[in-house]
Amino acid sequence: MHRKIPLLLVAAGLATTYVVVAAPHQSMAANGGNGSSVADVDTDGDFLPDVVEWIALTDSTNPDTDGDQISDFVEVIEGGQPRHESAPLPADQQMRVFVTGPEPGGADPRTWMHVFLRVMPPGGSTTGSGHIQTFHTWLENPALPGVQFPLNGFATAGAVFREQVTAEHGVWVQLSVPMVSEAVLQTVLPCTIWAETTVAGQQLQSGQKLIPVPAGVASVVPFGDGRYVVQTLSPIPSTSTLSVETNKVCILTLEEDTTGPAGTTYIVTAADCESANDLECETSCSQSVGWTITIPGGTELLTGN
Ligand SMILES: [Ca+2]
Ligand SMILES: [Ca+2]
Ligand SMILES: [Ca+2]
Repeated sequence: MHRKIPLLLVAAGLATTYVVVAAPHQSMAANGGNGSSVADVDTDGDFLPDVVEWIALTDSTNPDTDGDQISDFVEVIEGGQPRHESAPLPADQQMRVFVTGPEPGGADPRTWMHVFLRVMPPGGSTTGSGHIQTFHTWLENPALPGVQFPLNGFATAGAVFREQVTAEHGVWVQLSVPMVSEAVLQTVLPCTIWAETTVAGQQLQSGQKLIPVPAGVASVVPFGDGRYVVQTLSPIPSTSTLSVETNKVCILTLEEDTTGPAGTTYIVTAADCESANDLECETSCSQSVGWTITIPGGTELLTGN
């Protein structure tokens, strides 16, 4: 099933410049994509690409990681608890943004911005994007408060668009845009990649914070009990088995230190390596103890898992 994505997006109000000029790759699949990029590979068919499940800490081979009958997509996009059984939240319009790096050993070297939307169309409509009235993405650097850098300066060609209609949880929409190299992103860290949309009259906003750590560009996600999962966007050589590259994942305890123009600075006081999505958490995480990490806006604005 093919759509004229640029026209669709413009008609839907998604007239973000980079989407229009990027001659998006068209991908429409109800269960998985065509696999030509990491944004298309969805092994378990839960509408979250494998590369996003990595950063969201869900299982890319199980559509319901915690077995509570609520799909990973729904729990992730709601900012719910996809790793822990929880009561369902009321179905509503939702949006969530992720930035992902290459997979270890993967053929796609690009960094991607992914925007996921759940649209609850009024009147039982079976299309979601037609209810999207405005759409805007930008990058913010805390050193320049209030300045919104348009993301078209960071985007490249090859966007992926997918849409899937569900019986109970509305229409699911994925827009993934390949971005410039991680090296360029590194020059604007720490930063937050934001998306804002109006869906059926409701305004939604979601952001992904990216921070510099000694191992590269990293995302940070709450992991309960005052701990946070820090993972690098790009694979780095494992310190225990140098032949294996992995996106480094550590579960850190952060102690607030100071607050400055770039955000709140935390000292890493402890680092664990336990099962976080069966990821590559390893003993080298202990090397993170003593790091200082600056997070724009502080940890209270992070979205959990
Ligand atoms: Ca998936
Ligand atoms: Ca999954
Ligand atoms: Ca679940």
